[in-house]
Amino acid sequence: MFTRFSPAEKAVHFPPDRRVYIGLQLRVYVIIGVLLLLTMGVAWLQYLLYGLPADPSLSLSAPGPGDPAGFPVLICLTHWVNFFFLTLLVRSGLSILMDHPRLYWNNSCEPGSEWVRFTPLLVPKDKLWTAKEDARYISPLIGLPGYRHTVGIARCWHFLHVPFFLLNGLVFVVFLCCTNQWLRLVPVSWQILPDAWKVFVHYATLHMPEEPNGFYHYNALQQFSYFGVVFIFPPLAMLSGMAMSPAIENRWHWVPKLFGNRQGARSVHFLVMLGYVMFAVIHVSMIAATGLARNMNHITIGTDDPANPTGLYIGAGIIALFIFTCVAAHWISWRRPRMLQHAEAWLNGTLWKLSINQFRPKGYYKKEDISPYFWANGKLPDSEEWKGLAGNAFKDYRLKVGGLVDNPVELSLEELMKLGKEETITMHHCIQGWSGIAEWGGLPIKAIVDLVKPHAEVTTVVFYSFGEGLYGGVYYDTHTLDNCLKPASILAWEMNYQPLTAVYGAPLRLRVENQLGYKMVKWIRSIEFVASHTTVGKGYGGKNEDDEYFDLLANT
Ligand SMILES: Nc1nc2c(c(=O)[nH]1)N[C@H]1C(S)=C(S)[C@@H](COP(=O)(O)O)O[C@H]1N2
Ligand SMILES: [Mo]
Repeated sequence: MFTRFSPAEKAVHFPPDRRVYIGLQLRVYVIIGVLLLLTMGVAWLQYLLYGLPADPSLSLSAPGPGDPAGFPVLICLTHWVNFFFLTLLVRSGLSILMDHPRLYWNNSCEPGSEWVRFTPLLVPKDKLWTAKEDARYISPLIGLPGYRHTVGIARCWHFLHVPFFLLNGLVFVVFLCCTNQWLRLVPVSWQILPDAWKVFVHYATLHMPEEPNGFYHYNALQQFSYFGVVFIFPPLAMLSGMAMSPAIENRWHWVPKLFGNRQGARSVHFLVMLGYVMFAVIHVSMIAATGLARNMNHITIGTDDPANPTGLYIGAGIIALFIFTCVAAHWISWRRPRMLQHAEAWLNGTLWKLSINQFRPKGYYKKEDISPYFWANGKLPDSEEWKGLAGNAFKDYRLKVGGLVDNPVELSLEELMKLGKEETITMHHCIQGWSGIAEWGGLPIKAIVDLVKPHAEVTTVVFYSFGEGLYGGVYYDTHTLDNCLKPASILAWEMNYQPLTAVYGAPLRLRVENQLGYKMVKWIRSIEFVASHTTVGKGYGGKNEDDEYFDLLANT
């Protein structure tokens, strides 16, 4: 390891149990089996019964004056830029995935209901097993930054590249459409489907179809798959990515519904990644199998020459650059994580603030949607103070509210309850990937704001917990005053119509529905109104923001 972890970090990021495991539900094996039968099976049957179908590439007309000839510089450039962004997105995405190594099609994420798990562990039923304990290790050779529970840094990489990935794709597609290059990728007749099948029967039965002149056009299956990765996968990835955002889920509920639900979107996001990886493996193999030097000349310098080695040299250079960027990304992840966090805040923090953070949460869920299971997270407070209060059913609890306010107060639970109550049924989104729907009952934060009268310079509200963070020290988080005043922003003492239990944050916890779970402080001890989050803790806006490089604004 050339990463230096402190003992505490090592215990979290580099645990003794680093087993690799992939467990699929039985029905997933059945679906994979059926898919294989419908493709490979049918292809072999056709071949054995009727012989190889006619190769559609043989009837391709010779390139005419209207056909795209060769590869313009912009196509070559965007192709390679895309390669770099995509690998970064896949690698950081895998790191994020391993923080909650289970994929579901249901919103409750009940252990055992996942269709695939990347952990050998079954969730114990006889003791508390938090989502953080469930996180798994992934090698830094595969994940970015890899190791275990590095979701903060992984998200910086992932989100930082999303705008550039989309921009690069946009340049590529606009350029395609402004030239006749689109003819190369976009099928213009339904004939593509039977033709692609015929080509597939060739490959599936281990026959190489005739290679069309790739400088002018592709075979039908090749065109079909290129069309898919350029025009189908990106919108799917984008929509399924957006569908995982709490700010979008709680306002534009139809976005996650496109995928069934929020976890369906997460599963689709994963499957698109898998599709990209499978495509890349086949793509690179075919490039090598059908004339490596010539193909490399096409896509690097845009010339058609089977003998010239320039493309190969450039290809080797690209591989070297790729390895260099992987090493550099690893170095930045562990030696300059704050730089990453700042860049992420500067770019995405700003973009979110101007867009999705503005949405006002709306209620969608009904009583029957409440999740039968709800993952728990965080360390139960073990201070004598909290234990003493809990021992007496929090009768002596006083919520302290102060800071830059005209009227600081201390309120008992009973007094809080007298100030008002709002009930909401909403979806909780943990940064790790799981979700759950619950009813929350409590006092709108607005009532507290009205009571204490914050000064004009207040922008931020700090919520301090009785509990500690992952690496010790008081757990706290901050919210903009603006988000605290949004609908469904409450101090909850009730969950699913029952008094809040110890595990879920008794006596009081926060709900701010356009944010991720780590901003919903449990076991609230006090509230402080401040002019800026930078004066609290290490100054990044929360315990996880300070210690784990999470986003200050957690809209997605
Ligand atoms: N005090 C405190 N509050 C906390 C945490 C914590 O570790 N300590 N974890 C947060 C995270 S990461 C999540 S996802 C939610 C989990 O809430 P739940 O246990 O009710 O599911 O609590 C949040 N509030
Ligand atoms: Mo979380």
